Amino acid sequence: MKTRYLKTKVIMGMKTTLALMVLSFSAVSSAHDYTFGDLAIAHPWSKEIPPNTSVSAGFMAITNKSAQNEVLLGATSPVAASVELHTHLHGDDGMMQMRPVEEIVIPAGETVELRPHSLHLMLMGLNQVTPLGETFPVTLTFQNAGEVTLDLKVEKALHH
Ligand SMILES: [Cu+2]
Repeated sequence: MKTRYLKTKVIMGMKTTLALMVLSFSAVSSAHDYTFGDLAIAHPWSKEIPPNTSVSAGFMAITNKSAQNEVLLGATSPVAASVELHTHLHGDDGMMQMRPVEEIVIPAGETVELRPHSLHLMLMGLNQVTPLGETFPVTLTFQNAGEVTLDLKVEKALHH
């Protein structure tokens, strides 16, 4: 009788552990994805950079679930003097070059990816370099959704 009681307790303990693991996994993924009304922003991240670097780039996938086009108008961050919207284009010499863009349109029902060698946020005049695995805040200004603030996680570029 006593043995049986112990077994039950062990199994219950395992179930609790499993439940906690599931909970912590979902907490991790939701911490990295955001929903602001009709906007869903997935995996906001920034590349790991060496200390004393003055510029960095930010990436994420922005989904517009509304029936109207959304427009990203600009961004700010407390870690940077300014944040520009950039794209990569082929220059006259055939090399890829970064160019500022006025705005980034997220068409109704579509996802626009900010990713390396494509559209991205350019953080200029960094006042601090965020270490690998840590986050820093960025505020995005959208035409319809207004200002939204999210955390970009610093990751190794190799993962992308
Ligand atoms: Cu850039």
